[in-house]
Amino acid sequence: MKKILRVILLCSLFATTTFAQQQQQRQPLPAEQEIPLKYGADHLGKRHDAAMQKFRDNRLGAFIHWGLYAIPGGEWNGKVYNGAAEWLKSWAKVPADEWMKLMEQWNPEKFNAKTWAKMAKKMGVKYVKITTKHHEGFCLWPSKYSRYTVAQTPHKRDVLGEMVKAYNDEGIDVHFYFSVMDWSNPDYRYDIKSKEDEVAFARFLEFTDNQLKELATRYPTVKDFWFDGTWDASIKKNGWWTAHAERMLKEMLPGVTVNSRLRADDYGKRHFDSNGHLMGDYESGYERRLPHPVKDLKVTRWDWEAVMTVPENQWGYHKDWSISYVKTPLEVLERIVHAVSMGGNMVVNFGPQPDGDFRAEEKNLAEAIGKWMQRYGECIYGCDYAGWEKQSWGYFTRKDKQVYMVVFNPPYSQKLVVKTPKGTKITKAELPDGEEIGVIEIARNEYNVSMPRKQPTEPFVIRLQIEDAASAADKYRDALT
Ligand code: H79
Repeated sequence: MKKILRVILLCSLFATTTFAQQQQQRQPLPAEQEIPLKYGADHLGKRHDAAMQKFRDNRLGAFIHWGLYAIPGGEWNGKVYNGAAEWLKSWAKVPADEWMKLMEQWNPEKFNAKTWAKMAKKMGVKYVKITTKHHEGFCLWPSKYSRYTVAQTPHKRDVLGEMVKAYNDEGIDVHFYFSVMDWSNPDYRYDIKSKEDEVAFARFLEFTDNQLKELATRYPTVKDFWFDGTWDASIKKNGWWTAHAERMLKEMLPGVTVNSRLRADDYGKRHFDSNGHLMGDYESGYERRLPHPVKDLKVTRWDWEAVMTVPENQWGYHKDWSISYVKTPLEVLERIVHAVSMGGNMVVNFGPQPDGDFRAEEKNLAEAIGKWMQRYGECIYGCDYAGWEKQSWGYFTRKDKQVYMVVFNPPYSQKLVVKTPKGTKITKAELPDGEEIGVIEIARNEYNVSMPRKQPTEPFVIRLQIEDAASAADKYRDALT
């Protein structure tokens, strides 16, 4: 009897380990082990429709964090807080009604949506994610469901509407950031612990639905909803609502994409459901970090989008950027390429000033990235994970029969080693402007690619033309050893 018990115990231990490991590696469970879910993933695997393809092909985006928090810029009652500026209300423990008095000062006189759109266009971004409402609850559009909107400020203008039009006129897609957590609404709950909480939170979800429907109706060209502020127990206990919100938006706006951060399943499991399937259309957990380019190749199985700040952790405007390291344009660029090389999108954040202008550092950054994208953007837009072995000089990206080498660290040998997958040959190497680059095969599936004639002074791109089929001439190498 004891022996049987021990066997059962061992078996169950083994089962738990494998389940935990599978969860950790984000491997879906074998079909026969899946548990039924009402609010799990709506679709399995990547979406392949035109709207999703456009989302993916865009690859480079800009984030705009703009709200009342731009006015104090990280400082409250003479004290500068080093935490994220858009969380200042929380750091300085400011009550909502006092915080909302900032609305009297909302008058961004220099705001010009067309100038913003031109700046984005010049930077080479294909989409912009805009904070329609951050945690503070202030709405950048004149929502009829809240007292805290742009319409109730001296400025009065629908800045969101102006942005949507201006970006769209430049051919730039608009995505909406929306924080479910709302510090301005007394019905919001962090957890549901009583009947009263339940009733209040039900009202809160109805209010949220109304705001989402309002956004989808007023701005029907919106291409994506990126939800944030969804980590609280109250939302995890209402996984049904996250599934409902996704479906509601998709019915109203065919093709619209939704991030995984919105979602919680029947058991409160977030991003990936209890069966290990990604919920929403793309993974949105990469915030201020990126997957490891060799160890984390699992991310290439689903769509994902990373978002990053330029200082260490400031999204909204903070008046003092000297409190943390500020990434250089080259460091930002490397993160963009890194993301695309692993089949992801990269969104670079901007926190406009309260006067509606951008700080000089952000203008310089946009210009530097734009200059590079102008010359080398073909290795970014429409590109994907190449599936080739990572080399220390940089990153590979791929579009059809073109594989791009994006070189950030050229070696002293001046030879760029490339290893191709079995059966894949390089037929030509060239710079984007057409200058031919020397390439010699040094062993099977191993090449030395030369450096450009003129020593580059910035990260550069070599375009490889490839052939996938192995030729008969290769057979001589198959001798058994
Ligand atoms: O909008 C930007 C940030 O303000 C927002 N997302 C980006 C795009 C964001 N900031 N933090 N988070 C999301 C994650 C929240 C972390 C938390 Fe906590 C940990 C919330 C509760 C526990 C830290 C500790 C903040 C409050 C307590």
